[in-house]
Amino acid sequence: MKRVSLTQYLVEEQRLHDNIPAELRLLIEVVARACKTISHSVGKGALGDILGSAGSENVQGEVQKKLDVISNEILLEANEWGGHLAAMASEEMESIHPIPNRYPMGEYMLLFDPLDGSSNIDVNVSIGTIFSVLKAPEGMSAPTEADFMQPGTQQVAAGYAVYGPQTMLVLTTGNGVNCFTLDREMGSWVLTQKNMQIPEDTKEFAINMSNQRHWHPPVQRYVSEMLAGKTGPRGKDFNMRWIASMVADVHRILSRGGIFMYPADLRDPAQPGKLRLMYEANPMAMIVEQAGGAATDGRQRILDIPPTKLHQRVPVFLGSKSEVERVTSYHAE
Ligand code: AHM
Ligand code: MG
Repeated sequence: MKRVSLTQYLVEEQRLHDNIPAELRLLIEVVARACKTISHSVGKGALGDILGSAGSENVQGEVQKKLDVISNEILLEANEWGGHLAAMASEEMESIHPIPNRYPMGEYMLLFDPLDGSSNIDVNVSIGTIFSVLKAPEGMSAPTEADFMQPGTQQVAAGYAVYGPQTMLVLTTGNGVNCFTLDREMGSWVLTQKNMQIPEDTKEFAINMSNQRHWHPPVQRYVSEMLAGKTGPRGKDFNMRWIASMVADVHRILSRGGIFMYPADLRDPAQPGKLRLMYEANPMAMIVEQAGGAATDGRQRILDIPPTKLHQRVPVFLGSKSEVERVTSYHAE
């Protein structure tokens, strides 16, 4: 079998579709390299002093794990000096991180959730990194938070790495979704799945059921109809999975279909859902749509939401098209 590396794939994509300029290619390769470093740390576990709490809190008041902080540092350091970026923003940092003056400024902006699935770090369950790439607005000199307030449709690339039994990188530059597996001996990313497609129909759903009593009526109805199984209104049995790492749940859905939900609920109207628009919902929505699936907040397409703040949260319904359309239609009734 001829092995295609990430570099070769990106060069050939550029030749064929002219959608990956050199600076964007550098950016993707640098992020992929950083993910390799994170994967290496993850693999060391207790032997690498990466487990446990960092003893700090992030801007959303969540306790940071050591690996959250380490992964954030790895991504910042890797991406600062190459000249491909104007600024970065991270789930783990309160404000944006402009590229320091000592380095040249590029035309892209990178957003990331450095370590997704933090509650799974210490129990050896799959975790990941999610990233999104935007273009800096024309004529921008000193980047501000406002420059990041672009809807998901403006993303020029999005991807995630999943650190599981295998380390994989799933990437889109707006022309389908491809998956690369890390060859740990060679240290290279090898294209292992081309043009991933999410089956339109599914019998599998993912939601944190322990929040059921707080859900809004459309979600109550949608899930209870699935739970009713063969003799219920849906006329078929469903299966449930919840890994509590969005990357791992989304990766399963890209591989065999399914619907993933993190809805808003009745608890705190000021906090609609748990997941963040800019670091989680937007990049995953782009990937899912590029793979033939759908992604909404229950009412509208996630990619169309105009962001109002960096750490904004949104309800998320994504995956197999027919199921996302159904739960979205229940919200409209
Ligand atoms: P994190 O970015 O702090 O790790 O939080 C996001 C994670 C998602 O990966 C996952 O889908 C969700 O939180 C799990 O939440 P819960 O603990 O409510 O099941
Ligand atoms: Mg996350």
